[in-house]
Amino acid sequence: MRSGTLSLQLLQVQDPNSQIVHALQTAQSLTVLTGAGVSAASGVPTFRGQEGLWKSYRPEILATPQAFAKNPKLVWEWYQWRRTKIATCKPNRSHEIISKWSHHYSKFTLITQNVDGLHEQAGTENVVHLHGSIWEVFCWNDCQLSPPRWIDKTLIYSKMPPACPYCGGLIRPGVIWFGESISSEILESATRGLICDVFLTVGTSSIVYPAASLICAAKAKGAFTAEINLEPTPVSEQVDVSMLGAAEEVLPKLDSFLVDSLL
Ligand code: BJW
Repeated sequence: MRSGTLSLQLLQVQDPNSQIVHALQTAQSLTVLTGAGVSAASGVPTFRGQEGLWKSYRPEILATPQAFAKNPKLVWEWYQWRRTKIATCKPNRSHEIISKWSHHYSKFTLITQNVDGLHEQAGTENVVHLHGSIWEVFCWNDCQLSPPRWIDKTLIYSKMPPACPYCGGLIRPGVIWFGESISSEILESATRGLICDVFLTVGTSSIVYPAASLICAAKAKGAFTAEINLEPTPVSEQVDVSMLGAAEEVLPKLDSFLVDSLL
């Protein structure tokens, strides 16, 4: 990281007259795209990096339909561990500020890759779940007796892997694995969010598609684009403003500059 770029980025966060503050103050519509970094301060492990979930498990072993077909018990044990951990986590300042903004802007969209449900717990409006929910399940065999998907908050299943209560086959987590398509309804909702005055990504590595392509698509449609992350990402050079820092510190700082305009 060049020191000149770093000081400019820090200035953006500290300066009430910065481009990002002006853009947020004057925007009618805001879209926020979040990733695992937003929930890190709540204690939810991220996927990549030093403490990331993939550090000890390779994604192709656990987050693909092929992996589940091969070893559903191993995949369910990983999800059971994560569900038990997430169940103890509460929304942090980032979730709270995003929720506050969701009630302020006349058009607001939150596109989240997170499956933990913390944005809803914080009361955020208009949430688009790109990668599903860890609290939903559906029948692995697509049995005709069960609903398409349903909420199941069991933390410790009596039988592993857990069975479909409708057909006795297997259930699977209601998340999007690598190689799986995101439904057209969800993609359409996310695409509607590209038309906005400001598009902000927070706490995502910007390497998983199609999520990673959204900020540049929004910029091509005329949005002012900004990113908040602890470190540079593949989109840092392409956005209008890249702010380095922890989301739970940067978002409250930005919000403090918006207080008058958000009243
Ligand atoms: C902080 C912080 C703090 C920390 N404050 N910041 C185009 C090109 C190449 C490949 C593809 C392509 N299109 C599709 C693909 C294939 C694939 C893909 O993207 N592969 C890439 C890895 C190359 N995509 C798919 O398969 C997708 N499906 C699809 O496109 O269907 C059509 C299709 C299929 C096949 C071929 C072509 C097209 C589906 C992707 C599903 C991703 N699923 C997962 C698991 C979800 C279930 C679960 O949770 O168990 O989603 S993978 C995992 O990565 C999870 C996350 O949502 C996702 C993104 O991770 P995220 O949120 O960015 O987290 P991290 O950990 O990576 O990063 C955290 C960041 O926060 C870091 O940058 C930190 O610095 C930062 N941070 N603390 C601010 N306090």
